[in-house]
Amino acid sequence: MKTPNALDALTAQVPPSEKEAARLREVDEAHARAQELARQREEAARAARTTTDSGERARLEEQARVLKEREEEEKRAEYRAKKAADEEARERRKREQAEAQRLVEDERAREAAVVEEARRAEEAAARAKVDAEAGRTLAQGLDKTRSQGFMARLNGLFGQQRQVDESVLVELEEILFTADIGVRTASELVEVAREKLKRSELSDSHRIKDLIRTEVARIVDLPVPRSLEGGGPPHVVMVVGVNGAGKTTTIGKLAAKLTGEGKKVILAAGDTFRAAATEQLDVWAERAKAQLVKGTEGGDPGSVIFDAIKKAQAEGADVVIADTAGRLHTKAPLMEELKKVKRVMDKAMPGTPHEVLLVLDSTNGQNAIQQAKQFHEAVGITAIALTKLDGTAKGGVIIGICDELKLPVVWVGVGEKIADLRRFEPREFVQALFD
Ligand SMILES: Nc1nc2c(ncn2[C@@H]2O[C@H](COP(=O)(O)OP(=O)(O)OP(=O)(O)O)[C@@H](O)[C@H]2O)c(=O)[nH]1
Ligand SMILES: [Mg+2]
Repeated sequence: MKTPNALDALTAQVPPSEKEAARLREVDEAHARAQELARQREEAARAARTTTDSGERARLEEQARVLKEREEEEKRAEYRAKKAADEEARERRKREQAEAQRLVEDERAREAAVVEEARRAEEAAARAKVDAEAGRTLAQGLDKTRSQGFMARLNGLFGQQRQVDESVLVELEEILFTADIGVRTASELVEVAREKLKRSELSDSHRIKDLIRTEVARIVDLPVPRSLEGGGPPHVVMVVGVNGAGKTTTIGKLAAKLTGEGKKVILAAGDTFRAAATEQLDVWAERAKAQLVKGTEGGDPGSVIFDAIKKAQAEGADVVIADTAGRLHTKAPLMEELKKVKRVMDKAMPGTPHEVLLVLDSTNGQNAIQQAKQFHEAVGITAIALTKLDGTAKGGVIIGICDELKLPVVWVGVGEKIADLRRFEPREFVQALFD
């Protein structure tokens, strides 16, 4: 089917109205009558000229005069009808223009609808893609820990149908001390087992598994604080950690979660130290549909974050997430700088940051616990994101962090994709580890 387009519209034809047609007929008829009268008049005049009878001539001349009057009358009628027809035609042209305008507008509306439809389809496809790439589960992230890490060895031990005696405990001790769960936590677990053995509560190795499971569940079951909400608006999050821990990646993932919930998010490129750090965050901001506030390379990180908070306040953003440069927890001047950045944030908006999120790389194992201690001392950590769980067998480090620091692990990174970030759920963790 041919759809009218703008070109058709330019020549939109409105048929003449009945009135206009009647007027045009009147014009033609009056014109014909006038011509007929003219013909009769000329005949009478000619006859008058050729007759020799003066009486007859006078009669013919009088006839020609009367015909002339009637002819004039018809011409006036023709003129009036023509004017009326012109008036009708003008009206028709106006209607034609209006019709053309309407067609153009219809066409525009149709085009807009097509564009809108395409946009919706694209959005739906993007959503479907995100759903399909819903990210790994926590259990998938713990795959290596289960199959290669301390859990594999513990399961080996639990699997043996053997009487529990000191030799089993020695083996348990050895496994737990190399389990990245921290020396203190390992000792505690072994002590609990030894106590039970003394009281003859450990008949076989299955009972040890139950015991360890119960203890681990108790250790990781810390109250999980609210994250990314509750302060502000804007709710302000400062993200810290050692080099390459996964800060920027985690910020991107968090931003995507928030914008997916319809929140307005501003990212602050507070890593002014490393070349290309801002571009990296910019890429994440784009992916996550968040805004980015950036400064100059080598500039003051505090001022970038200050600007981001001010912008968020002015524009009514929901959340600000500030990236910072990676730094070794052992470098005092760098930790001082972090404290200063934090003070600047409080100046921009008193009470901020509402959250100080420490990003820890789980492949660092026990060293992550050391990092957490020092960062906590410097800037007061409120939550931990543990990254790269998918790439390591050292998932046990979560247990050590919870036990030694009593700092809540809130997020776990289980891959490099935007959706590969899980909220840490203690029960899910225990289940994934032991079942
Ligand atoms: N497999 C895996 N890789 C991750 C995860 N999180 C981050 N990464 C990778 O770790 C690397 C470092 O991540 P970044 O986000 O740049 O780390 P950063 O802490 O911002 O690093 P600096 O800014 O240099 O201090 C990147 O290659 C990420 O893709 C995760 O959960 N799983
Ligand atoms: Mg970074």
